Amino acid sequence: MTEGFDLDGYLAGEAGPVQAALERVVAWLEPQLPTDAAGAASHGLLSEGKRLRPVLCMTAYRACGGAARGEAPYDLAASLEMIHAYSLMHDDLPCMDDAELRRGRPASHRIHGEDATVRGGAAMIPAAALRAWDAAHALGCSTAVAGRVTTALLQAAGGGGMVGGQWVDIEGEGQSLSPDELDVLHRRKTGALLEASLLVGAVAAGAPEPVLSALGTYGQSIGLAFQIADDILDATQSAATLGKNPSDAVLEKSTYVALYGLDDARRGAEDQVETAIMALRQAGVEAPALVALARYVVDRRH
Ligand code: GRG
Repeated sequence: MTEGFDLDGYLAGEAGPVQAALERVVAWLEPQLPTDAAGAASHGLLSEGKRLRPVLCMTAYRACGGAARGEAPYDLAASLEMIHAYSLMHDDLPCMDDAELRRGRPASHRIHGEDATVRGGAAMIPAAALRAWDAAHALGCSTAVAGRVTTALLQAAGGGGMVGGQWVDIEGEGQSLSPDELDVLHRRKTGALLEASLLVGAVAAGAPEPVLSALGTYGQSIGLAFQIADDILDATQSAATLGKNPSDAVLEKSTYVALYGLDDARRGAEDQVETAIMALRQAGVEAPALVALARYVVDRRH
């Protein structure tokens, strides 16, 4: 299904419009904030990441028949990166993971200070909802559909999703979580926003419920695969290669590698990728880019 699909070319083609959408966010947000918070927000939004969430959103949008060109679909996709970027800024704070390095650069608070990072990051949460709401309308969605899009984003970001997962993660430091507990943690902390990336794009494109359900399964499965791959990378690669620190071992986090060992963890990630691809097939979603992205999640090098 992905034979001949040029994922590198696809990602390179998406990089420019995604970056341009993030630059529009910065130009819109900066005048609303004090200079130091604006600097932190800009750092978080524009520093070099893989942009997986906006790419998933755009890919789902197109796979579900979304045909709009121009800025609006990328503005919608950028709302996912806004939530993700704020979460990385706050995750690195001394009260959370106390990280020095993120995306190969000093973490936001190391350059802009803790206060500016907290404020700039917090401002990005309602800003993301506003941008999603406006972009959905610009795409021609009804108010009901725009509301559904925005709700999907905020639910994934909230206590039942990313924030809740982060909470469990922090509480779990220094403890051995069970396999089920670790799955629940990562389904919320990482999987919820990846799933929402697909749903936001698909709902905006008017996808029917069975397709939304399949994309939900796909998103949750690649979310777990992504996290298992993250744990494997963390255990096998240097901070310089990964562009981030500290390691899970330093933070005394439970990991899939510690629970299952490297080989079984790899097999578990592959199984999740197959589950994701199967969900697409069963719902008749023909999207070679989504198949390739599922494989990329476990094959990536950082
Ligand atoms: C108030 C408890 C509380 C939480 C606030 C900080 C926070 C919200 C949540 C943290 C969520 C978090 C850091 C999840 C990890 C997500 C993850 C897998 C990050 C790495 O994603 P990549 O590899 O990063 O896609 P790039 O840099 O490529 O964008």
